[in-house]
Amino acid sequence: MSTPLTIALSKGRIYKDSLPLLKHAGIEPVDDPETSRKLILDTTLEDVKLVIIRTTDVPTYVQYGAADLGVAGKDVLMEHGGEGLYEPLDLKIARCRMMTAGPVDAPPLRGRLRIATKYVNSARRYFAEKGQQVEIIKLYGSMELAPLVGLADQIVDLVDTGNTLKANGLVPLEHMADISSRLIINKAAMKMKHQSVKAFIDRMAEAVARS
Ligand code: PRT
Ligand code: MG
Repeated sequence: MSTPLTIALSKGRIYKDSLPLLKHAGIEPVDDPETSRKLILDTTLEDVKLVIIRTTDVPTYVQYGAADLGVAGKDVLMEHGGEGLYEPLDLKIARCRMMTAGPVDAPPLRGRLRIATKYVNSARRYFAEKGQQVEIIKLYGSMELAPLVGLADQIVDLVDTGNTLKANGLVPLEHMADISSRLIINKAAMKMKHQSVKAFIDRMAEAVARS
């Protein structure tokens, strides 16, 4: 590859699960982001760099072309809205479900349902489609706490094993969406760097098919 490519990734499960796919595309980071403080990582391909950023910032970097490509959860993309992005490939990693959840013994509802979540757009859309009036309270984490302290009746969160809900006396209620991570591409990069980007997508698709 001779065209420089920058790929945006977040630390944690997305990074970990992306590594084998990237490796198949011939890309191995030279540093480990979990131990290094570097935010731009060199890779075994001279022209390919990885930038390590917060999950919710990945679509923004790619939208504005600060990174040509990125890996982001569908949950994050649904909140971002997808402007300026192509989403050509489901990487089938970091899978989980977006769900509503509430207390095991929820008292009968008085008035409008209050929903605490960091996924305000997804929640708003979901309840609007059901024709249900809700009040949405934006939180940045620990959503499970909200029903326990009377901040909300229910939450919208990601569920994998269900252990986090269970540990907090909550039960999953409604399945809103299946979530997995997607490869996203800056629209201009898709045009200007078409050959390199297309080759990269093809290699990643091959890796997904084999995994
Ligand atoms: O956690 P941190 O604040 O550092 O950052 P982050 O939450 O943005 O990143 P990370 O690595 O936790 O999540 C990155 C992406 O992984 C998300 O955007 C999802 O697309 C995907 N993913 C897959 C998950 C989960 N599974 C998941 N289980 N993200 C979060 N969780 C959390 C969930 O929010 C809940 O707190 O895990 C808990 C539930 O897990 P169970 O197994 O107890 O049900
Ligand atoms: Mg997390």
